[in-house]
Amino acid sequence: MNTPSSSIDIDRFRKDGFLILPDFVETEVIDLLRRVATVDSAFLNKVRTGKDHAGHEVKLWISNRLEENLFSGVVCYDKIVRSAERLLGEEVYQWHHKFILKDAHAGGAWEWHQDYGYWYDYGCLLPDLVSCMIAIDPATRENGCLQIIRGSHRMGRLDTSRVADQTGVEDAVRLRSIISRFEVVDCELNPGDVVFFHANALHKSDINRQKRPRWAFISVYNTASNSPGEHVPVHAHDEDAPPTPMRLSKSVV
Ligand SMILES: O=C(O)CCC(=O)C(=O)O
Repeated sequence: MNTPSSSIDIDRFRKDGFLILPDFVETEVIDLLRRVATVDSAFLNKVRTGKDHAGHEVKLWISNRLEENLFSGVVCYDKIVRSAERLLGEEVYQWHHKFILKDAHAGGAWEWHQDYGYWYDYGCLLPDLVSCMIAIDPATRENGCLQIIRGSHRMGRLDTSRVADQTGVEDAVRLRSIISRFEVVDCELNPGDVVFFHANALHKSDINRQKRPRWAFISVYNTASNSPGEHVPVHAHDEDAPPTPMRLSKSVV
């Protein structure tokens, strides 16, 4: 129950580009996250809706602000921060945090992409960022769980192009070759399980065809030395402000 951050398998993360940790976040926290995302009008007003390649709705809430609220509390959750620091080998700060709201029947797909494909343009010189996806609902192959290509973070940054409202891998031939030679892992999760994945890990998820939602909360961390600083262009992900390096942990690895 609740694996401590000290027991995470750093070698496996370095080899695979991701690490699944079952039962990492307490049920009470998961229930609260679900409740706030269901009833909080301030939250609901900030949910953005885009389209996937087939025109299905993709709903996303995103922020890079740390405030006095539950979401920021989860971002600063010591166990998660320490794990991110252990995986990246350095002090981290929050890059952003987001809800992926895959609704029942309609929740749209995410194309094959590396998150660094987005963040490169925001001025991060290295792909030294890690995402911690926390399952709010059970995530299965049938409801569009995250799929990651094992070892793909070692391929470097692949060229990208816009696919509907998303940034996907541009070269379809190369992508076919990757999929035929590398293992595609379905990250099937129970509520409270987490998957940490590297910024260059190639991942996607399919549409949710099931009758229950598949929601997840993702907290992203950048290493302190990789802050884009003054180079953050104005089109960075949150219109309000670029992420500000802010000490999250007293434990520098
Ligand atoms: O939650 C998902 O299905 C995909 C999310 C994703 O690809 C991302 O946040 O980069």
